Amino acid sequence: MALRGGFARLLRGQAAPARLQRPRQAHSVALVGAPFSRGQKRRGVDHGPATVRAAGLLERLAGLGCQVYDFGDLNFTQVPNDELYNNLISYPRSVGLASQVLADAVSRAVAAGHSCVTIGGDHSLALGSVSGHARQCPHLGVIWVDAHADINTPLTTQSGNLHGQPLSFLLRELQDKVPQLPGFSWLKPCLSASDIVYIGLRDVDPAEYYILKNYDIHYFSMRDIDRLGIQKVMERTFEQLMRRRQRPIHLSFDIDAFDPSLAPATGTPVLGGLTYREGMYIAEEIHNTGMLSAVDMVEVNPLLGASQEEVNATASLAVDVIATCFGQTREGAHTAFDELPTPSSPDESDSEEQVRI
Ligand SMILES: [Mn+2]
Repeated sequence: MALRGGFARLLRGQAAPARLQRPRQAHSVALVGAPFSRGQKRRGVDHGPATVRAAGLLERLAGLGCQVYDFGDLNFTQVPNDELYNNLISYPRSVGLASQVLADAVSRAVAAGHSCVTIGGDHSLALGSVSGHARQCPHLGVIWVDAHADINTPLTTQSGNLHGQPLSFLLRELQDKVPQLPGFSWLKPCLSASDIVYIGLRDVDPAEYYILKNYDIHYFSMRDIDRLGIQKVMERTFEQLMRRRQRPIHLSFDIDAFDPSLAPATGTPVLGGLTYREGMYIAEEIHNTGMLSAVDMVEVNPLLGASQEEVNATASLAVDVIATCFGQTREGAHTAFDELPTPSSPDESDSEEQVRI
């Protein structure tokens, strides 16, 4: 299904006179569902794409004037006998294969000129989305919004879950510390430490902290947000990523970056997260750069909400972030309105009345 600008035109009502229509660049957005859950052990995160779609994602994007190309949900084949790697790492072949499939899809979408939105699924899928994006945009910068750093290596992880490790595979500097996993031979590291900025961290493992410090990776923890304010944090984020040149941005957004009171339906909630306003500000500022090229929205898990209300709140928060990335503003959607209607003169309405009689 492909929704185009028609919905937006519908909302706008009758077309304004041609001279008043301002030329504007409509976002062309590809939507890829990645119902993948093998990067962790809880059930339900594979229902994330359906849940976020049901919260009205397509309609919201179309209403903003985006051209939406829905690639549907990817099919991930089960890998039989996907045994633990090193007696610890769960489902390496499944994660490797699914990420490979996703990388191809994201690469195709970006090559076709779309901004690509990937709906997860767990965060291990960033292995695929970032790799596929980097195939087309080798100089991309990554903004990783998350409570967790997701940069354990297979040798430092405590849980064995690959959704806590994707960045270790993607970072060039870490490759002598990362073993070759079965199913991962296709994967080539595509990021340098200076290409990443984290926002929202508040649950970082000791080995992860070591990596952040020793490889000089930029991060803004919740404490930094308290200290600086979100406006300074975003300013410094772009200073780090765009200082030398403009570059495509990959936003990898884990819904658990938000406070659990706002986003309860997720696998690893941590107290003290982003407020709604901080989350929207992050997305608004990223939109304002004009450089957003791909978005991941991950870890929405409808089976972990205590009620339907909790699930709905979490999913609509995900939709708000994505819509804001593509132009929704808290100041009103200026794009949907070109001209105020003018009352017709009394003469005209009189004559119309007469015609009807
Ligand atoms: Mn994450």
